[in-house]
Amino acid sequence: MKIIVGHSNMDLDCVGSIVLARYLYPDHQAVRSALVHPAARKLLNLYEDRLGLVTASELKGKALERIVVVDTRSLDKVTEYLGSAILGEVEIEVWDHHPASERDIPGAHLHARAFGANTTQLGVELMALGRSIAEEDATIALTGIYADTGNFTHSNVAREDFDVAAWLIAQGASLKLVKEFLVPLREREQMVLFHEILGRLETRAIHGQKVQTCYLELEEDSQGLGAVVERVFEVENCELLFGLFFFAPKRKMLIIGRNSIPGVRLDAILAAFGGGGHAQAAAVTVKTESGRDLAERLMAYLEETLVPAAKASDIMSPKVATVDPGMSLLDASRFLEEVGHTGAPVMDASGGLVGILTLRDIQKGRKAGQMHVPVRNFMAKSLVTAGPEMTVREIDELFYEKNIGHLPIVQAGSLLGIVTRTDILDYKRSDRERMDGILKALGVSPGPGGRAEDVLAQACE
Ligand SMILES: [Mn+2]
Repeated sequence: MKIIVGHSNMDLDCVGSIVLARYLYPDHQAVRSALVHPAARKLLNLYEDRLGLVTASELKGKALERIVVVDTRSLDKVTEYLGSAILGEVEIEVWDHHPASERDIPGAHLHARAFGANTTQLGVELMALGRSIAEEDATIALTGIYADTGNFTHSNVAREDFDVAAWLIAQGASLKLVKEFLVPLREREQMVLFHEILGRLETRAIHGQKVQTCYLELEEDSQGLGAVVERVFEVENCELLFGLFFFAPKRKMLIIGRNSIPGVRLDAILAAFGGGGHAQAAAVTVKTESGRDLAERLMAYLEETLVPAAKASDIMSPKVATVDPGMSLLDASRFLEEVGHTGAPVMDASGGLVGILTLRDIQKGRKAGQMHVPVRNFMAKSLVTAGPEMTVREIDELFYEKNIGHLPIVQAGSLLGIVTRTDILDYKRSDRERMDGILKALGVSPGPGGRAEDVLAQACE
């Protein structure tokens, strides 16, 4: 018997992957997991007949000759289907978008492009083959892509996620139904939890990184906690967020994490507690007598392992073009144009920082017809400066708070460099490249065609 399976506790991307896999492997029987993720229940109920999934127990006694695994590559997440099958005797093909780990299914033929959704990977294949699919299947697949990409906002979203989504629309997918299946915070219970988490959010800095947590004791595992944490993450614009849910009667804690800091791998952090997922989203359930103790252990682990936040000294331009306070506005304007800067610190003859002159100030002088007057008349004298240790996030906040675009970096009275809004934007833009680099280093092929290779090739030149 040949079968298609997803991970235990099937979610929407998993179901989407299975639906598309049926087109690639028409002689394979699709199997459902014993447990279905709450987010996927509504869709599965409606399409149960159409999908024709069999349960793992119906496989008992049947000899498996081939297994196609989607949306996971971990042995731990497919054990329920394996039954008496002996690894090594069964041919296994894997389609997964998660990073590699030590628990990967050994000897499998692996398709592992790290798109935002795994459904995308199978969609790319069907597109390349020029295949058509049924409208209902297009809707199911598109729901999977929306769910796993956080409506195309997660940082691992690739161009291909959009390509396949567009293709699915062309195949007749219904956005109205997709919206219906995504079940936002519609349920009262989730709204209540959402506000409770917001109210209890604690913020701390660990090695300069902003870490936010919310500890809640709940009677039972209410459905859709992941969606609630996701919403808090979006609304609060969090960098690293942990929802810590302790179920006292069951003596277990559910940790749901969300991360947007480049270079921080949430899956690796939670792997230390037995969990997994993605760099940006991961979760784990841990047996424990005390939820508070476990929360403390997680924070202690972060203290030891979290990479330090990027600082001013990491992103500043160290060679600073400065202007003289006695220089005319016209000369200063020509000078800035020449060096291609939008502003420069103003330094007096003794090397003291006395102000900052930006194009905005020059604009004022031009309007007033005062281009011949000295820089000191138009420069900003209430100077905002920072030390080299200030984190990128703090600088970003400072720019916003003080409405400035240039920040001289000063140490012991001497000018070390300058950080501009462009430096901050460049830093944020390079998140994606950095992620690709990390994935590549882990042996995972990058999202958009060959981008990590390009970055690495440049780095090697
Ligand atoms: Mn997935």
